[in-house]
Amino acid sequence: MAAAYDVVTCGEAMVLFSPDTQGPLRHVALFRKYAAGAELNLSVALARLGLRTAFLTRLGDDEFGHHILSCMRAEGLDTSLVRLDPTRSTAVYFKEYRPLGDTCVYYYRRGSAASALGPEDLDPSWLEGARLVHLTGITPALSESCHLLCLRMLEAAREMGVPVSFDPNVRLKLVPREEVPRLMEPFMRQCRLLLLNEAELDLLFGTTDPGVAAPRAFEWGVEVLAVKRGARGGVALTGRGEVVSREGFRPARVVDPVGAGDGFDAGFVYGYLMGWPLERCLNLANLVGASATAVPGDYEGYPFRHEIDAYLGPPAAGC
Ligand code: KDG
Repeated sequence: MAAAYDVVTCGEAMVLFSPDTQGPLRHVALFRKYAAGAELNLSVALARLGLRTAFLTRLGDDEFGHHILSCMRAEGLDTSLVRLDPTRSTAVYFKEYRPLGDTCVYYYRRGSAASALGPEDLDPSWLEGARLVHLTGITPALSESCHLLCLRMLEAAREMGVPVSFDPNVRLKLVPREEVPRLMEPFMRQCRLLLLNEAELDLLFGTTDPGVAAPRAFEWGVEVLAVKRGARGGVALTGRGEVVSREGFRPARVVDPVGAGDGFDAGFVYGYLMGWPLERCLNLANLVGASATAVPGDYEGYPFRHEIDAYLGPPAAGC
């Protein structure tokens, strides 16, 4: 029987330790524990908006793996594509709040359970009836077998006619800058939605101007290029010549921006799947992204479906 997920994704979920105080980690005494990871964050955001997302991953069969599983269940996520590996550990990452700069992250993920994911983990029948496959550039950067899994997912999506959204999510701690374009290209060439920030646009297209980058993306077959501009919001361009930009939402307080990009993706993807106009897709993307910045975890701040109309206004008839 078809699984009928709305969105299928794969990647690594990690335990996140977020410090209670600012400054170098050597001086931090207390941390709070969360679950995080780009594709997990997106899955949570989509679940809160009401979509059924399949998150394919492996966790260590250890206390941290069970913590992530219970967080997934608490968010109403389907956990049937999660495998527990008794021979490898669940990955961990730490945030560091720098008084004078951006939040810094430290990974402890090499050789983790998720890094052993491979093409054999994918059953293409999970894509039957799916409305979208979402991939990020983090997973192919984890290991060669993860890279092959993502390529297999891409191939299965093509064979089954499922559109793909892709966020390069460039992590220079995982992949050297000069290797980024080669790693990302197959995914950028096959996605329908390409979601990325200005730094990634520059790295992958050699320009921070979305209007200059877009024709190349459209030649590959990208339908919508959405560029995240942090607190300044985002801009979306389509091969039909539409260009729409929207200002960012301002949360009452900003703790840390990690998780905002995944929230933006989820908001945009949700609007796209609902057939909303670009403007409303961007408004929701900005809203979900901004809501991540008010909390120390990655995804706790994401809004629920019943909250969003208060900010966006009710959808126009037909949306
Ligand atoms: O986008 C948020 C992610 O960066 C964070 O959850 C950790 O998945 C992560 C990564 O690989 O950086």
